[in-house]
Amino acid sequence: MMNDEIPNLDSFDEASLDAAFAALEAQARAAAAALDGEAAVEAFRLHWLGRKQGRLNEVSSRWLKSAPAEAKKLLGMRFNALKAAVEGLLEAAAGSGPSDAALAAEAIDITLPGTQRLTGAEHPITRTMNEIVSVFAALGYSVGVGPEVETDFYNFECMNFPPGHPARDTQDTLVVANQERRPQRDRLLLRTHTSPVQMRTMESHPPPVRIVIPGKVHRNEADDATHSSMFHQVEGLCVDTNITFSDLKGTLDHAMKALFGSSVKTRFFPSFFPFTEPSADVQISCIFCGGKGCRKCKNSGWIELLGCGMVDPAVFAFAAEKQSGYDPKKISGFAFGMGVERIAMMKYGVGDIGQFFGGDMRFLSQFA
Ligand code: 2NL
Repeated sequence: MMNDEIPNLDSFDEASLDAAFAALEAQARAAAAALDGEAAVEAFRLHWLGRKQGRLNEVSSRWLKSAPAEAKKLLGMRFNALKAAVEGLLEAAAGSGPSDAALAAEAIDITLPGTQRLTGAEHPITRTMNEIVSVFAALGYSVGVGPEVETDFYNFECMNFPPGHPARDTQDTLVVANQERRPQRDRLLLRTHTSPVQMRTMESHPPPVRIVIPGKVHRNEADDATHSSMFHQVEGLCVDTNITFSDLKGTLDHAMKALFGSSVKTRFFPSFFPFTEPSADVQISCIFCGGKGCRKCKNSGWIELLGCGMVDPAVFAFAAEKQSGYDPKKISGFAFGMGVERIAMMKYGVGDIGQFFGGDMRFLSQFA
């Protein structure tokens, strides 16, 4: 049926036209009678009625155009009759559509209730982490993230924990296996804090910097009600000329008021971290009893929440190897770090850190 060209027509009298159109119609009928299946019907439609290469289009462009003026009307009538006949054949071949059985099989009962979708919600740890980050973003801090698998150099050495130093024992570490043939500084481990991202930030950006780094960290310790070997931190870093400990106190006092309510007070206790000097632990007035003393604050009226300090010059010296602007004689800065789980447990009254990671919907749906 394909590619049989429309012949040229040399005489345009009525008898010749009748014969020519009758021949075409006979061809169409024969083709239509042999049609089997949807694809064949579509091929038939294209072959005869196709807008560009269809036979009827061909008839129109060959015969109608070459016809003498007086024959055009008669030819047009025959053409329309043939077109109607082909369309009729097509309709008959397409049939009455899919069978009743086929329609019934794919029918849907629109009176049935739909599938109930649970309302999604931020995980309480994500929510708390975002809340902390927003408080610092509002102060003009940018937000950074970085790799969870780090090198010994970025996690420890540049943070002023030299190889073999006992301070490393305070962050018992999960290490990647089979790294022994590498130099110590290149060995891979799961970061124990997000500080490596801050060092990477200093190496790529000259001062001033104000940045917070939220993220997942790992330590090799036994799980209990308040400890998990996987947890989250938000660390912050502020470096500029003449940054002082009072900038640190003002910033963290504001942040704690923004997170726990404007009536909380803060106090700073001397502490130790390898990467800050001096270092401090920050306590807030007990949010459960307002400072009077209760079971939650062990009757002290205060709760310890985070660590901070002035960045140790030894840490700046590592940054200055790549960015000379971090010369500790020219700039100073403070840094702080807080555990997201600890803050979320306090805000939401959660007693067991494992609840955050157990995936129990009865627990999680309370945050939806
Ligand atoms: C804590 C204490 C802290 C830092 C983290 C830091 C980062 C750089 C330089 C100096 Cl790049 N310090 N981070 C400083 C003090 C404390 O975290 O108890 N976190 C849960």
